[in-house]
Amino acid sequence: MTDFTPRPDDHFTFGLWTFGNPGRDPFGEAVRPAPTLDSIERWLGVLAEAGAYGVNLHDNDLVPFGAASAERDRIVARFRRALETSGLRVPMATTNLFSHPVFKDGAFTSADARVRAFALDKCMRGIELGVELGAEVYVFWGGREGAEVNAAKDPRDGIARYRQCIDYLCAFCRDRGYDLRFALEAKPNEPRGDIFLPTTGAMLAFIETLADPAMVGVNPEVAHEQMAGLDTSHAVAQALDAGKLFHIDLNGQKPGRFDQDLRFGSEDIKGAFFLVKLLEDARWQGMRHFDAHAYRTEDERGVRDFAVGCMRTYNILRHKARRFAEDAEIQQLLAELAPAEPALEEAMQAYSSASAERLGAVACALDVDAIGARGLGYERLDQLVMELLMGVR
Ligand code: GLT
Ligand code: MN
Ligand code: MN
Repeated sequence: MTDFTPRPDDHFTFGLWTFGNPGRDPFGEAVRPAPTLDSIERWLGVLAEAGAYGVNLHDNDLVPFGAASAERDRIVARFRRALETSGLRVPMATTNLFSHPVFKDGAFTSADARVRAFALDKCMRGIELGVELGAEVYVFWGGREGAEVNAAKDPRDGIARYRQCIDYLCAFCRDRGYDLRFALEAKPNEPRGDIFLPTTGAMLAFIETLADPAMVGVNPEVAHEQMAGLDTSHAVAQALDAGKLFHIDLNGQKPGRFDQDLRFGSEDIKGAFFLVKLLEDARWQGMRHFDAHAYRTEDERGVRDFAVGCMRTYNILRHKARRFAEDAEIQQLLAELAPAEPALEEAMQAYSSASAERLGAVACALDVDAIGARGLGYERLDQLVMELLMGVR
């Protein structure tokens, strides 16, 4: 029997806001107690014992908004002691730029310079906190960076202001000598009617317009790409191809819903499988972070079940990805899809008038009707994958 027990070298991480989620929704009050320093400390022990590698946080998940610096230092010192006791790390940190009413019309994209200045200052303090805790990645999720009323702002101004703020913070890190990489997280809508730069693909294009694009990558989230009706593994593949996958938010989502942040793999198991397969095939070195929370029906024990479930599902799917690679029938079908054509491959390597001539000579002799009539066996291939996932193969 294969062992799917999570271990620290699997690099699983959870946000303080994920296991600490009290289950509030737009129609109902919290169903679990709000996190306190005591409960955070207890949870670090629970997660370490369950095999997690680390925890990530927003500034205000740990230090309350507006706390005086002595209070901040006291909280951080206690948290650091709890990290040492549990052995957990903090690989990623981020800023809450969405809860306080000051951010109701955006933080970086607000038309009001006072709001942008406050947001920048808050980020610099958040970055200091992240660096102090050992974070190597800093995430930006611009949940309020959008609009309901298009008359209120030209979206080009929003994007230009966003760029100015990210450039500013990159320069801050360089000035301080921080070895930190930024990861931008896209979401199409919610809480705003529409959010600027709504997909990972949009973020990737935006990054190339920054002053220091090398420092900035993306943090795709399963639920967010699905909300936009997209295939998450395709967005992640594009980020990998660009060398820009700096972080990832794993969770589950039903199509056509609000952002559900469900336990990883609890919905769309095939989509989750191909995402895990992609990350593992690419030998991606980043953290497997779960940005999800337990159902509102759960108590503390259910939250632990949720966390263990995320990690076990990832390990099971990683095992299935290995089985996929070793499955002779699946591999045979895949091989048949790409018949060996070394002369054509060579001719297509790079254009030259000579290679185009060689390519043309073969191309005009091809039996395109026969190629077009050939069945590709995808029904069988997909069914084999389904049977692998359903555990009968
Ligand atoms: C918030 C959001 C997430 C982001 C987090 C980081 S906060 O929970 O829904 O998708 O990743 O800011
Ligand atoms: Mn997220
Ligand atoms: Mn989400």
